Amino acid sequence: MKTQVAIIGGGPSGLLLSQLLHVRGIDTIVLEKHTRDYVLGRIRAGVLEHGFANLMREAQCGDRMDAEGEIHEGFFIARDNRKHRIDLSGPTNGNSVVVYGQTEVTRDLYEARDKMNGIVLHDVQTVELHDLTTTTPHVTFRQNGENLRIDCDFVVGADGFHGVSRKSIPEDVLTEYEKVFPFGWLGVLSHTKPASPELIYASSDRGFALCSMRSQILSRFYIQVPLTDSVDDWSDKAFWSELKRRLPDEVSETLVTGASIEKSIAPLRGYVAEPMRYGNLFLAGDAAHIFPPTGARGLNSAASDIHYLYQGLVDHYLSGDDGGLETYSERALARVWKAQRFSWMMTSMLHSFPDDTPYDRRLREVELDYLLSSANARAALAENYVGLPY
Ligand code: RFL
Ligand code: PHB
Repeated sequence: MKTQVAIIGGGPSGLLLSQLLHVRGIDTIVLEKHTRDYVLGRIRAGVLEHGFANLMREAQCGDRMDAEGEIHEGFFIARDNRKHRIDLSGPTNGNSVVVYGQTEVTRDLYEARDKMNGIVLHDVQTVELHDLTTTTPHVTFRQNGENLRIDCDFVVGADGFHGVSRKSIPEDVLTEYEKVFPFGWLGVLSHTKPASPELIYASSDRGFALCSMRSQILSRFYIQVPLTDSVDDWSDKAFWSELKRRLPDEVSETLVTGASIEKSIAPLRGYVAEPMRYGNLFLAGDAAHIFPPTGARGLNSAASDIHYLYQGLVDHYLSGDDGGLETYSERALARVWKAQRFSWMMTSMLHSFPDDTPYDRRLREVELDYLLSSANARAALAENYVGLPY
């Protein structure tokens, strides 16, 4: 097979890039290791930056997001039995976020790819990248027992943290930065009404909790748990009871609980690999970076990578200008690191750390006190949460 851009990974990053390039007449083939049902079965992010929403529209798949996604102009931080509203729109000239699940984003992208006869090959195995430092790279893989090969101009590694693309970059070229937090998030999805019209990030002596949502009848909740816990340690009853203890009374008294339809534990970590380009291989999304979810940056940073890469590829193919591709890694990483800082700050401020000294604990408390008492600090939080400019 032959294409202009071979995209490894059919998650949101790979599909969004494929769809955007197609609209501009640039040919792609997407290779995905799993089935479509498996990809759509993963419950992940739920908050989209304005910039992401605009990219979905540009990719001609924003209609359902615009009809069903909810615009949120603020969220709450709860502590000491009280809710404090963080206004997003006032300090950011009317900016906001869209609450619309990653599952739905991915579903919309798959449907758009189908409509345009985009090629997405599923169930591919043993993907290998070759000749990445030449102008004629190629990708080999197996599908349905057959050995196949794609010749292309560029390879995009959008195959997530455990993918093959980043591992194809020689060790002496790549620098990795990592921070592992000493806890995880236990997440529950339930067919229940959201706890509040806007998200609640709760800091309590018992640990962090988050009340989020996918729609007015589908809610997503998280609680901070030790890394040694497993899903089997948490019955639905135990989960709801612990969640309630971490929320203000006014929220827990009216919280509607129900059977969990998904329950999983995700460790919290920050990770960045530099550079995001090796020859004609470009990394994007989780293939290059992971965020602790507290700042809702993971999926949004994947989208900002795609924005820069899309512009670079369009300039290359339509104007013969390689400036965007040359500066891709630098520009993407500059924004990624700012998002890492924000996620680290939100995570540090809102969680309980098992090894804190009394001094550390007081500093965390005063960090939150300062935020809640300073309009300038809240404005800085809002500016980061809605997404820094591309
Ligand atoms: P994805 O979604 O991981 O998609 C990568 C795709 O590549 C495929 N793949 C391969 N395909 C071909 N060949 C190979 N060798 C391959 N190896 C892997 C995989 O099957 C997969 O389909 O990466 P992408 O597209 O960059 O998207 C990034 C987002 O998924 C991610 O940033 C967020 O979901 C992160 N994240 C969260 N972000 C938030 O903003 N809020 C959240 O609440 C939130 N929760 C989460 C998360 C990530 C999680 N992970 C990675 C385990 C919860 C979890 C559990
Ligand atoms: C979610 O709805 O899954 C979600 C929302 C906000 C976050 C993290 C996860 O910061």
